[in-house]
Amino acid sequence: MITLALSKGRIFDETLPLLAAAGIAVDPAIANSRKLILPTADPGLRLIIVRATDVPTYVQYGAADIGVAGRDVLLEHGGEGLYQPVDLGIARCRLSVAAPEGFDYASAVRRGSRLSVATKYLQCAREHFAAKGVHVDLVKLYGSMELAPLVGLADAIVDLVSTGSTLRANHLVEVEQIMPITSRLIVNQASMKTRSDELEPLVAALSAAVAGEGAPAFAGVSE
Ligand code: PRT
Ligand code: MG
Repeated sequence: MITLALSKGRIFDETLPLLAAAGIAVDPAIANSRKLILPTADPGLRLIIVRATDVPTYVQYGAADIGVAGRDVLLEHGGEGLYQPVDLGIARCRLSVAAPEGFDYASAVRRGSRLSVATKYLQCAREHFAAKGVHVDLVKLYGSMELAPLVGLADAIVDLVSTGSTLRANHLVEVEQIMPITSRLIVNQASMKTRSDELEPLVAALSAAVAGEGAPAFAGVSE
């Protein structure tokens, strides 16, 4: 039995069609239930539902053989013990710096001002500003980063942007794009070696589904 770790929300919603294209259906009644372990039409594959930031941890320790995680989550996690064989191209967004309308970020950077920046993405933010030679005091938050500059907690934020409507609603402007983000298939390195007969066809089928090739469908695995 292969265990695939997914987070509920956009990653789950965008992974199910790829699984379907790979020949692995998930019963909608089961997909919409509150269960955390979900069977699929394939008796050799089950899904587990975990927090987005916990997916790499489950796969790293082998509690799941395979998973789907955002590049943002993988960069913060570090990726130890994980293969990243396929960019699934889903849950697309970008990691950006945003600041209040009227805050002249570019000239603050030019002047060499010390900036306070609120973010959930400490590693990525630290590397980005270090590469630019900008001195920053990073403030770690776990959510609602957009609020921080509005109440004086920080000058700017580093957060994910998709449509930009959250920034607009809070009078923030995207002042710098750090990197594009998509979700990747991740595989436990030990599983990939010891269970390659089960995992390789699944990885190949999902890779073909991403490429829009339809075949080879995942023929299933014996238990
Ligand atoms: O939400 P929860 O706290 O449960 O966990 P999570 O935020 O880690 O999970 P989830 O499902 O929201 O995000 C999972 C993955 O989706 C992330 O790791 C990203 O790789 C990817 N993704 C794609 C996004 C977005 N787009 C996105 N827009 N993750 C978050 N957002 C948030 C963003 O943080 C901001 O608050 O949406 C808001 C901006 O959206 P726009 O459309 O207003 O620009
Ligand atoms: Mg979220």
